[in-house]
Amino acid sequence: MPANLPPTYYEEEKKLRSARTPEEKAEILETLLRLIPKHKGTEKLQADLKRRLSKARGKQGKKSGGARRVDEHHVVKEGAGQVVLAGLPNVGKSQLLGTLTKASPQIAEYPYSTLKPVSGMGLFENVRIQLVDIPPLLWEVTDTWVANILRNTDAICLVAELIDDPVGQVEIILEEMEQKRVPVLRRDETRGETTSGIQPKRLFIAGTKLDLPGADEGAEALKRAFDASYDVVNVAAPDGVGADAFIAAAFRVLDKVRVYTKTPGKKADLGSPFVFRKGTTVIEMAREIHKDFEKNYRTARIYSDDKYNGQRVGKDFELRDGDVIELIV
Ligand SMILES: Nc1nc2c(ncn2[C@@H]2O[C@H](COP(=O)(O)OP(=O)(O)O)[C@@H](O)[C@H]2O)c(=O)[nH]1
Ligand SMILES: [Mg+2]
Repeated sequence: MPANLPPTYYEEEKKLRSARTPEEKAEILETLLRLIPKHKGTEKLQADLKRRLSKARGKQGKKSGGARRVDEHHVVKEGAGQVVLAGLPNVGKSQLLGTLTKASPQIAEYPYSTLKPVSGMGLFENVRIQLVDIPPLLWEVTDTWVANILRNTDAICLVAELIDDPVGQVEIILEEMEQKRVPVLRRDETRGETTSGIQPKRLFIAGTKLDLPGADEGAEALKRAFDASYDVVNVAAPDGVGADAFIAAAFRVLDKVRVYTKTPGKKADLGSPFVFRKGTTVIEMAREIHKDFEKNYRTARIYSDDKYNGQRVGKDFELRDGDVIELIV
């Protein structure tokens, strides 16, 4: 184990894999250089990062071979996962984003000139979830890139206003997703590749404008129609009503677990979890944190809630949300 790098370093390093542009790469490399402890053991790594940074900077602004263009609508993933807000016009998608994150999307119709996704980070307990507001689904001008965003995201929230036939709205959106060939999963379905190669998306439903007359009936109808297949939450976003339930549903739909690492003799840092897909095993965790951990893996101990205090777990143990794990290498 050479460098003794902090866990935050590996988290940041993971982002490099999904970076698309030299600008993004340079930014991440700069952060890595800031995070890396400066001592003899890291000199080689520091030099390597610096070399890659100057290479990325050299490429900035240049088109690679002139052929491939950077997709200006691509939203770089951040945080524990990405949830796209999909719905008909005027149902309150931008309002939701504005209430739950620091983003300030235009709350009203999208002006033609600024057809772009707007994203912001919402907080669920100790993890950040990226919410992405897109233009209404039925706009043909936005078809291709909106479909791409839906296919690339981790999960989707269908947004329907409770005061105007929310069940019909959800049906329209589901139909639209099918047309755009975005496969979806009901709550009880398990993941698997479809023939198209696109990972099917989990979704949940948010009913908005709970504060307006007629919303209660809409909420009941929505629950009756979809509760068995999907999580349904209701909000009155301008007042913050339902905000906590919404962000909790967003975390649930991502199907992730939060795991804390511990070093021998020290307390676990419960402030910044690693986030893994549900079903990740201890050895996969080791691999994802760093290949050296996998290579040198000997065993792992678990220190979760009151039940465990250093018991050994097998490398195929499936991590659960909240587990504290000490990897022994
Ligand atoms: N009363 C009430 N109005 C809302 C709520 N959410 C959104 N609105 C209003 O509905 C309109 C459309 O909202 P917007 O977020 O722009 O809809 P979008 O087209 O889906 O992004 C705006 O005038 C919002 O102020 C809500 O929960 N309650
Ligand atoms: Mg909007």
